[in-house]
Amino acid sequence: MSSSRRTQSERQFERALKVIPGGVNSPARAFGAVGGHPLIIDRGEGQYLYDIDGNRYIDFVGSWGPHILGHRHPRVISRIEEALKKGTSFGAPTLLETELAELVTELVPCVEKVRMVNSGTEAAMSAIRLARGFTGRDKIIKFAGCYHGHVDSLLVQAGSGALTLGTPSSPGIPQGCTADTLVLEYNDLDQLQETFEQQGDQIACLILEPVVGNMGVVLPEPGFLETIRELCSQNGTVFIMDEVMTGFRVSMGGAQQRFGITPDICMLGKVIGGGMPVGAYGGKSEIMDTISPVGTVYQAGTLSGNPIAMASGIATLECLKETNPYPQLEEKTQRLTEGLRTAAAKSGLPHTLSECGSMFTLFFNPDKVTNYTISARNDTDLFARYFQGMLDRGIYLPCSQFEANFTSAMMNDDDINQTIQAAGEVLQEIA
Ligand code: HOZ
Repeated sequence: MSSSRRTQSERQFERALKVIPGGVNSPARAFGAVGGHPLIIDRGEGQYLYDIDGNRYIDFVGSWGPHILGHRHPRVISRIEEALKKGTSFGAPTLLETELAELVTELVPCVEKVRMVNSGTEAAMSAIRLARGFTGRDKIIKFAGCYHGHVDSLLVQAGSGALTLGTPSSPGIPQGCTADTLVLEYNDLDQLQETFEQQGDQIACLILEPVVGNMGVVLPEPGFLETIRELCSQNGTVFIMDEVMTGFRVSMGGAQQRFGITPDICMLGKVIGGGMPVGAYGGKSEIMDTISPVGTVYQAGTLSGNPIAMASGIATLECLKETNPYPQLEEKTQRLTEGLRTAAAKSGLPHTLSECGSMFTLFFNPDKVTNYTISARNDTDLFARYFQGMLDRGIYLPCSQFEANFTSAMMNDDDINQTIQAAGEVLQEIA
């Protein structure tokens, strides 16, 4: 498929550019780092996306993570339809909110109580405020290359679109907002220990992605999460895991279950809403009860706990719980990543691949990527050519070297084989 078969998308994107900044409602989906124009999507079906030109793509974006069950899963759709018949929003409690909260507390190790919000960004903003309110301290630790949404105090050396588009910090954020943000290198134990030695009694919280998805997939080195847990406990610092990407993705109970390290608070998003706008933050009751109306830390939202979004989340989590797709999904992903490794090795291009469960990134980098400094050395020009070649062959990848690819439970052997075959061709072509 060549770009001449995407003419409707091109035309409609031109139209969008006139009325939407950059033609997109979130910069990560603009094709800024790979060239060309975004596809305008008509519909999704299982593991496939269809653009308005009628082209079909195997979808490794999955709406940036939510669609672990694929698009339009029948159980999710029917639960949404059922909820729709009763109304779209009440601004008052419903049974659905309690049902989803019960599922989350049952499935996610650290969560005793949970508050629903509308996005991962909102969850991050609220979790930070909560930790500061709970401890009475101001300083926070974040790690370079981790992205926690576009929260003012966290948009410092951030990953995802901020890294893709080369704006690791943003204008419009007063210096005061980030003055208390300490930015450390991911996986650097010495730096971590030193920081706690010097300022441990002033640090309200440490926030991190337990498996980073926003500088490409980067795994915690052995001992990293364990040391964080220990230092946070010793210093009375709230340990916040951002499981927006990893929650219900790298295992049913997220990365905290997979690695056996329990944070004090975690943030959730993406899979929890099954494709509807849901974010959440939850953890120990002792901390969560600091939030209004029980405590004095204020956080609110007209559409928080929206019934349609809750219905979608409930159906998704119930389906994951009943079918346990994780072992199969991981096996499928490993077959795919093995194929990609072999194809990349044959091409002779500098590469390394990292993966966790059904998340992976093929980096155009000769070194193992363990932090932001190494990830920043990825060959993004090579990635752009790889991306375009794959798109031409009907494979839809995240349009940045610094994002995670996601597989879905709907992908079959043919999809995996087709993707490996396409990657082999493209990598030879660009070598
Ligand atoms: N949070 C997503 C993963 N980096 C990107 C989605 C977006 O920013 O639009």
